Amino acid sequence: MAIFIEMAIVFFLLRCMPSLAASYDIDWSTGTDYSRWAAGKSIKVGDTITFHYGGFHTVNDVSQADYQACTTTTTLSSHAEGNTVFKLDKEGTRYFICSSAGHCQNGMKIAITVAAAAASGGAPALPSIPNANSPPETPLTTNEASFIHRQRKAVVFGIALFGLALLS
Ligand code: CU1
Repeated sequence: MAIFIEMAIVFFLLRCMPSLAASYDIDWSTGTDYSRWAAGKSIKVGDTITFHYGGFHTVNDVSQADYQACTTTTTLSSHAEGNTVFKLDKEGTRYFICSSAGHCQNGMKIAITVAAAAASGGAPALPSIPNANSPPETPLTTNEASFIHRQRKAVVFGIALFGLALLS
């Protein structure tokens, strides 16, 4: 019996761990076909990509139209420092090109599709404790909700650790 409880606790703890973000490196140069770079990769919100380059190359974070036309009319940000890290913080497709003359046309362009982050398998909701003095419920701000969620997670984690200590 104890082994099943122990396994359940270990499983629960694993479920509580946040999913790890991945980082991807891109050697940014002419003569590489980046059009299929993202194929087969499951890039998610929270992942990072790092462009490694030198010479006259740049990394311009651009719109889809600029990506397709190899123009920089709506550059969101432009970088030339040689190692540029982008944190992919939202779903959708990001477009990057090199702004040096002719480089984008020679393949220095990449579209990266970012999927939603994997469900983090958070702790199940604990029953709320009624409080006679509490005012009528108002919607929580995201910060408050997140704080309460973390608090509940910490309590559940503590109980799980205590249980594990008792069993071992
Ligand atoms: Cu370039």
